[in-house]
Amino acid sequence: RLPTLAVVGATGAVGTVMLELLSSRKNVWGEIRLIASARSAGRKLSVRGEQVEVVALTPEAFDGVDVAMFDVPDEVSAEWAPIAVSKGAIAVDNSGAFRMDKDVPLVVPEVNPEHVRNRPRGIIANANCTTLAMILSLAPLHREYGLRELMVSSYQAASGAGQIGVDTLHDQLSKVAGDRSAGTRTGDVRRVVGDDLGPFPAPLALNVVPWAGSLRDGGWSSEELKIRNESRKILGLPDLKVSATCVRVPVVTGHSASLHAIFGSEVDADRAREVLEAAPGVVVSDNPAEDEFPTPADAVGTDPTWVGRIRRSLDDPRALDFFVVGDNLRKGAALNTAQIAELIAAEWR
Ligand code: 11C
Repeated sequence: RLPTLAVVGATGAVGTVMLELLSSRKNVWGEIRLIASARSAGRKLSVRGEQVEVVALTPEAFDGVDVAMFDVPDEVSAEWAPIAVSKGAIAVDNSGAFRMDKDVPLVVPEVNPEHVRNRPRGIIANANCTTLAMILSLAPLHREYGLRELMVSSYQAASGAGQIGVDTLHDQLSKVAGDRSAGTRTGDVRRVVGDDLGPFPAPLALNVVPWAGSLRDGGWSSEELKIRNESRKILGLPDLKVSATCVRVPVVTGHSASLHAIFGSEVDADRAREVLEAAPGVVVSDNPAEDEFPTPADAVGTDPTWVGRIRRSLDDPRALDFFVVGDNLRKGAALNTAQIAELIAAEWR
């Protein structure tokens, strides 16, 4: 028997990509049940070439479900993942609700697939999209050189804030389009885009916004703390020094980050390139002489983490500077969740 899968949050930005992935990846599932809020119940969505009716999120929706993926806000996962587990399902959660729970593994299949089996709560967590944009590059470099410290600046796309983020960016872009004076004087962009900033604290069109997430102690954002905490947990480095600054940029999909990684031993840029070229899920695009480097416009819709601008620091022979880009809705969310769920599905064989 093939396991039954439930996709909770099937109609959201990540859920939509999940249905595409389930339709194109190797089919390891029996029934696929689509679950969403009562508002979306009754809609029909295409998965594996069939129209499937969305059912409302109720305890009964998990009857007979073996694996339940959650692509919903933290508070919905916090309430409903344990309900799915009580109904006999294994939950794979893409929210931040359980990531730092010591009884919940935080799994990236290319890095720590073995952790999937150690799940005392029946829940497995998927990492934040910004962490996922960089972790496939950091893990093999850590194995080669021993990671000690990480400085990160992210360049995060609007879709990280969900469909509302994408809609807000497009609305703002259409307002500034053709207005050649927008952005030339203080206050211009705010005046043109108006008061409705959607999920962002400042205009995103023609701008960059040094903020993502919510305010935490010391002026850090929740997103910056996630990068620190999740990298430590996934890499098994509880004392890793991490400083992150998260920035939102007017990109629809594709999170980027520039990294300054300090290692325990001397690094070599050519060797680092070789290590990254051999790493699963990583593509190196690093030839500035030919204008080759990763950009979100090229990485969007693709599975790998793209890495480029690989340089040894001029001032520290143990440090590498490089730039990464990953599709925040694919590897950053739906793809990693699907890969975790497929590891569980293999237990049925
Ligand atoms: C963003 N990374 O770009 C966030 C969205 O913890 O899964 C994902 C939040 C999370 O806004």
